[in-house]
Amino acid sequence: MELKDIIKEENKVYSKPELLDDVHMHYCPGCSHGVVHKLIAEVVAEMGLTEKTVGISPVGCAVFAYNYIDVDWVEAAHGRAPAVATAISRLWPEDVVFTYQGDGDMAAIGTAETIHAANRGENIVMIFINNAIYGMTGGQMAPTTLIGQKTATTPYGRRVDLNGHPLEITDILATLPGTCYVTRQAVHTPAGARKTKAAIKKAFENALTKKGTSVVEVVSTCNSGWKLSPVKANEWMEENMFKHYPLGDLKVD
Ligand SMILES: Cc1ncc(C[n+]2csc(CCOP(=O)(O)OP(=O)(O)O)c2C)c(N)n1
Ligand SMILES: [Mg+2]
Repeated sequence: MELKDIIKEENKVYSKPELLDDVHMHYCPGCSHGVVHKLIAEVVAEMGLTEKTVGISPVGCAVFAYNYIDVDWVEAAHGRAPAVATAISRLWPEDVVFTYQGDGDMAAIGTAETIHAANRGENIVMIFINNAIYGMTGGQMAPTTLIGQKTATTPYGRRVDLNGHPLEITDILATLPGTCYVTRQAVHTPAGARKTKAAIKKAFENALTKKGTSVVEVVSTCNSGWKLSPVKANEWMEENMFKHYPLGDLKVD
């Protein structure tokens, strides 16, 4: 290494994780997806799992996750990521297999796959981006949309009598014997991002030691769908989402 490179390296305070591909992400400014991608890329590299990690990408805003994190990926049909992950982790039991899913993907169209994979205790990690809305398709109500929350399909706010209750899928997953670790985090602050990273790391360790299904929910913002600026979206999340989806561990075996 040349002296100028050594000096550059020593003065480095921050850099893009090596596993994040050098392409522009299509996410809106302020979206939580990019932050979570970065944390996954860091965890995989730090754990030396680059050649042993398989991601299952969803249908939703994160459909192009395979373009951003340089590990192996398989694209699943909408909601079917846990079923695809099941097959891959059984075929390659030494690999760490994770799904990356939104609330529409994981808790609406894929509810059956989600619950049964977790109930079987498949040795997989589920990373669940709960932004309380269908971000990709234009901001329709999701199962996790809050009561009173305005979306494209609940323009006057979600009503229990008309639209039912928000589905606490993570709480349900924590009750299943197949899950070994269920946690709810957020990446709205540096401390939150650090905690989320630690949670992803723990989940990956569980997969390596074959403890069962780990679930990391990340309560997230969708400033485009919520029609709020990135800053206001974070505030709205803290004031409203955290009341209904409190952060912390739901299950640690
Ligand atoms: C079988 C099928 N049904 C419906 C759709 C339309 N669709 C695409 S993404 C999406 C919802 C995505 O929402 P979510 O999983 O919460 O992800 P986000 O975009 O919010 O990150 C829907 C309903 C589809 N692509 N395929
Ligand atoms: Mg969503």
